[in-house]
Amino acid sequence: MEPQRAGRGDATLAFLREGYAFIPNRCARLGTDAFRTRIMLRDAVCLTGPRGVRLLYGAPGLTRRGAMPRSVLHLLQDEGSIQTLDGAAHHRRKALFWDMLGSGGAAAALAARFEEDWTARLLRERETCVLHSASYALATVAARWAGLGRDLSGDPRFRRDLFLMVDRAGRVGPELLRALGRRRRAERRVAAALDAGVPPDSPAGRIAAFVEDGRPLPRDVAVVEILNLLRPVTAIGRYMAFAARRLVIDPVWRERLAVADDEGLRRFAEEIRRTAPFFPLIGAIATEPVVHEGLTLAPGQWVLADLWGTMQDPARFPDPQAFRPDRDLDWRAGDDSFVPQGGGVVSTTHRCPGDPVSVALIVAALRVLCRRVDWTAPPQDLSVSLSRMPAQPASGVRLSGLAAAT
Ligand code: MYR
Repeated sequence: MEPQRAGRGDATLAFLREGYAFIPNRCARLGTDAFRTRIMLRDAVCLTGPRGVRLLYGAPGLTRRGAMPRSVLHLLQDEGSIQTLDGAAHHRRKALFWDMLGSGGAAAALAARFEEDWTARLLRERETCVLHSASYALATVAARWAGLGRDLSGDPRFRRDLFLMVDRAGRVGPELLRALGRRRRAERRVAAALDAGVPPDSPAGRIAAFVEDGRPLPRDVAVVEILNLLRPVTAIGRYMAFAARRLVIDPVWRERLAVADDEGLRRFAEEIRRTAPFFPLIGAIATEPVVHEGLTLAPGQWVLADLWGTMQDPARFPDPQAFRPDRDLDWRAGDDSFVPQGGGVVSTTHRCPGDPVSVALIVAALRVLCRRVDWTAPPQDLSVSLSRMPAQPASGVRLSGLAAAT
C-alpha cells in the first residue's frame, strides 16, 4: 500500500523542531507505521517500527550511500568507511569489525579499563560533568585499546575532537565547520601514529594491514576505520550521562544497583538504551524496485527508519515512558523493536557492532557511580530536548562532593 503523505510542502523545519519525535509523532497522528514527506527538498518515505527496521537492516536493493545528511556522513562516517559499503565488500569489512568488537573479548577489556580510568579521574576532581568526563575517559581507553600511543590517548585535544564529532553531527553552520576541521586534525594525527608504527595485533594494526581486493586498505580509509572504533566508543558517554540522570532523579536505583548482581546491572543498562534518545534514525536509498512487507519503493526512493521512536511503541513496550528494567531487554534476542544501535543480524548487517561493548561499558559506569565513588547532585537542569540531535540531559549531569565510596 502506498504510504500516505503527511502534510504539504517541505517538512525540514518540522524535522529540526521535533527531532527524534518527528517520525513517531506523524505515525501516531496518521495511525500508520509509514508516511511520505519531503525533507531538505527531497522526497522521503519514513517508517517507524519493526517493518522499517527489517527494511533497512535486511532487505536487498538498498544502499546507505547518499542517504544521510552531509554533516553525518563527514563527521560520523566519511568516504570509504564501512557504513558506505554494500554487498560483499560490506560483509568482508564487517567481519573484521565484528571480530574486533563483538566476538573478540573487547567488551570485557574496555569495561575493566574504563572502570579504573574513570574512577581515578573522578577521585582527582571535586566535581564533574558526567557527559564530558565519561566521554573523555572512554576516548582515552579506546585509543589505548586500539593500539595508539600515549601521544594520542593522553591528549585532551584528541579526546575533545572525538567527542565533538558526535556532539556536532546534527548541527549546521560554523559549529559544523569547526567540528569538521577538528575531524581532519584527528585524521592527520591517526595517520601519523600509523606511520610511526602500531602493534600489528592491535585493532589499529589489524585495520592497517587488512587486505581487500588483494591489497591493504588505502591509508586514508584505514584512518577513517580507526576513527570508526574510537568515536562510537566515546559516544557511549552519552548513555552514561542518561544513566547518571536516572540515578539522580530516581535515587532508589542507586541503592538497588549498589548491591545488584550482574544481571540486574545489565537489565538497567538495556533499559537506559531503550529510553535514551541516541541515534534518531537511519537512511537508505533504493537501488532497484523494492517490495517489502506490503511497501513498494521505486529506484532512487529515499527511506528513513526511526530507531528511537520504535522503542517507544506502547504496543511492544507497555507504558513506554516508564523506566522499567524488568522489561528484560537483551540485544542478543534479535528483537526488531529493541534497536538502540540498529537492528538485524549484528555480525553481518549494517547494525552497529558495538552493542556488547555499549552494554558492558554502561554497566562499568554503573559500578563506578553506585559502588566506587560517592557523590551528590547539585540542583541542575536534567531535562532532555528531543530536538537536539544527539540528545543529552541539558546539564550533562553535574556531580559534586566526589570521594572514594566507603
Ligand atoms: C557513531 O559515532 O557512529 C555513533 C554516534 C551515536 C549518536 C549520534 C547521533 C547523531 C545524530 C545526528 C543527527 C542525524 C540527523 C538525521
